[in-house]
Amino acid sequence: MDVNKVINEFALSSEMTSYRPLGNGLINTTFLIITKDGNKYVLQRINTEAFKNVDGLMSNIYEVTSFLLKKGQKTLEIIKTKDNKLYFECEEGCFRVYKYIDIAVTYEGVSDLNIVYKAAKAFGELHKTLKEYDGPSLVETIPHFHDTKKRYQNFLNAIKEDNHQRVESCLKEIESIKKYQNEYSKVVDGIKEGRVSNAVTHNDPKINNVMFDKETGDFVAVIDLDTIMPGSYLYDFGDALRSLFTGEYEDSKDLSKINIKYDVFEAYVKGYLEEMKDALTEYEKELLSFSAFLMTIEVAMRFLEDYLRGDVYFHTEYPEHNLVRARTQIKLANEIYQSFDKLNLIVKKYL
Ligand code: GN1
Ligand code: MG
Repeated sequence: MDVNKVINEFALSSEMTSYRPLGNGLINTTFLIITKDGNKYVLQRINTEAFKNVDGLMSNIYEVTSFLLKKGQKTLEIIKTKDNKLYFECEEGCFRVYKYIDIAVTYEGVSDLNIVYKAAKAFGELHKTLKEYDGPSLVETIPHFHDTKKRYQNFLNAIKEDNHQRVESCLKEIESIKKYQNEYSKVVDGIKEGRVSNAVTHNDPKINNVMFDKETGDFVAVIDLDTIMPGSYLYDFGDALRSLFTGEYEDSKDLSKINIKYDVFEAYVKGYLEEMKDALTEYEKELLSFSAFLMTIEVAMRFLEDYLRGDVYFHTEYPEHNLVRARTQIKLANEIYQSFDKLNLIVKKYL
């Protein structure tokens, strides 16, 4: 792709002198851009297979980040195109630019409990602030994104179709996911019944989407705002923990490393509930530990579905990559499921 041509469309402070690939996202393609006057920007090619409605996506991000900035919270800042648009579209795709946050780093895994606690407080604060969001209603950038029940149907369809003859190679993993089928509607039904709030949430808060200050370890901002849209607090709570539990890598081949880290869980629960305790419904409080299980098994079925469909959604580096990812998530989901009593006791302590 012609980075020079694309970047020239955006209202940067001066011309680009160099660029390089950035980050480990599984969906979009990202570059760091450096300009003549020393400023840095992030250029992203938006994955339009995953995000069909780029107008809706970009206006969600624009509305939410404008709201957060107004409230004094640090967040991503969009750099518009020279003709004042939120993104640039050409034959090569859809592109957007953000200011690069130079003081911050992201981690694939975090074990420093103080950082976990700070991240949890930051998510709690984000949820609390977004409770007051009063802008235009947000578009569902990926419809039914965390509708686990629907995800499960898609997964069953991929098994039935078996277009890549891969079912045979993952029968055990398929069974592990089918085993929990009665659990998959709990949160979506809760939303329908009004027992779980329908809120503005991030929906993809895995730990490498959180920026921390390089020096102090303080939370700086959550990035990857493509799925900021209506959702449940439980999705963010569960997904953040899922990513904190998996150890350093989501695609580790050493399953013995994939375990619940109780001290991480406790630090996260403490930080999050300090901010959000009073805003959660009784049913949401009951489902906090469950949500870590649900988000973990949900991404397991998404990885496995993508494996069955020939790796069309997540970036992969080798043919079994999605299967390897599914295995770590199944192992973790099983562990969480078997440990609800212990996890719920920890939750109770902070309610
Ligand atoms: C994707 O783009 P990235 O890597 O931050 C995915 C998440 C998954 C995650 C698993 C829009 O996130 O839902 O949990 O991979 N995002 C989208 O690593 O599908
Ligand atoms: Mg990301």
